[in-house]
Amino acid sequence: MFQHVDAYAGDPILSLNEAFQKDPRANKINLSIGIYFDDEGRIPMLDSVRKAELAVVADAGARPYLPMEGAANFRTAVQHLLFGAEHPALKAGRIVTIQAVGSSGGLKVGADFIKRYFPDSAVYVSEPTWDNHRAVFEGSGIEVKNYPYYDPATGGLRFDAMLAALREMPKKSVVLLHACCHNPTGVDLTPAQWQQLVPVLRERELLPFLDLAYQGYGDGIEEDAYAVRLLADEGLSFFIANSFSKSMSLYGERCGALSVVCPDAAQAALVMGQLKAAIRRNYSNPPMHGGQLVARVLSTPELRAAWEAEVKGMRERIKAMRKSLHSVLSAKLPGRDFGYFLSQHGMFSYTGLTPEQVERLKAEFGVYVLRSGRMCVAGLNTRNVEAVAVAMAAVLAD
Ligand code: PLP
Ligand code: TYF
Repeated sequence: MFQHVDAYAGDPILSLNEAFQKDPRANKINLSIGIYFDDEGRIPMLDSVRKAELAVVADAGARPYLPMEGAANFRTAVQHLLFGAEHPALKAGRIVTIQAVGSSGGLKVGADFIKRYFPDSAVYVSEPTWDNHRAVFEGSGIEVKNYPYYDPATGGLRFDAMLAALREMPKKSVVLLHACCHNPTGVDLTPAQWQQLVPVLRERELLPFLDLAYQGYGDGIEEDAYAVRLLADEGLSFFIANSFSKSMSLYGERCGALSVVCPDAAQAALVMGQLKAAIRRNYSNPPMHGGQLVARVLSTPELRAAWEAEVKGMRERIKAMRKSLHSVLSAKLPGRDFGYFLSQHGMFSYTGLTPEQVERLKAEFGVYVLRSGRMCVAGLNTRNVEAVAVAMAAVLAD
């Protein structure tokens, strides 16, 4: 019956993570999957989230289905977080938000909507991007193309080439943009570069699709929403999928959202209707628990303040690890410029390691980074950073 079914190669990131778990070496170091680990190497349970959970459980009652679009308190909290509670586009009813099954679910619902209402549009993703971007959009039957982004020569951004590519895109093309903390490179646009993007997006009638999976890991919770607010301030129409997996350390609860900023309230109502239709066809309605934790944290002032402080702690720990890695590597290989570790943002850095060097890191030193050279900086801690720097220096020196 099922002989014709293709074997699934698996997701390369998740497969590497499994290979790490099976590695018997005691000194192994996991810098592969995009998960934040604390200095003890554990996935944190944030105190703000734990307190919210206790309160949510204490108040828990019947568990009816949520509406297709999710819980109203969650959706409002997300809108206020992303745009600011007083944003005129919110007041004008131009923004619709659905609770999604992780931001992956938000991308999927958005992709289904795009396929139906912009059937001739391709989606352009950065070269490189998170592999699952391509998979999700292609899974909805959409053609996926690349725009230039990362510059291996500098460890920075090919901004002029990116802008030039945007100018050549057919009208109504969808442009997927990482709002902060680019996965996999750590290379972000500056506020000035985001501003330069706006007239091109407008003139070409492009449809931006922002992905905000690491809010708070770059420069701050508000700062990392810069692109979202800029596009909204400029009156553009766009999509934004956002996640609480990393910012609240709630990976397995699948908490995310999809918002669409529309030209007016009437169009927003039409879009909301079709987002609901897409949800109904996919999974009918989202789960309740995780979204209620998020809503509780965001809308309870003390929990909100505690969460912001915890996110700051995670962000600053990553920055400290970047500095440590940079200083040890620079001392060991003085001829080389490791400045990219300091200029790149968020959980990830592209190290520029070749696949052969990545293989040596794993085989000889038990240090796991992705084949592309992507390192999850959030896997570094005060006990392993020196060993990682020594291992990297060894494979880079030969
Ligand atoms: N977008 C990017 C860029 C990511 O790195 C991730 C990682 O998990 C996601 C989206 C999906 O996040 P989630 O579905 O856990 O919200
Ligand atoms: O890029 C990463 O490592 C994270 C985690 O199918 C992840 O985004 C990786 C693969 C995947 C889901 C999540």
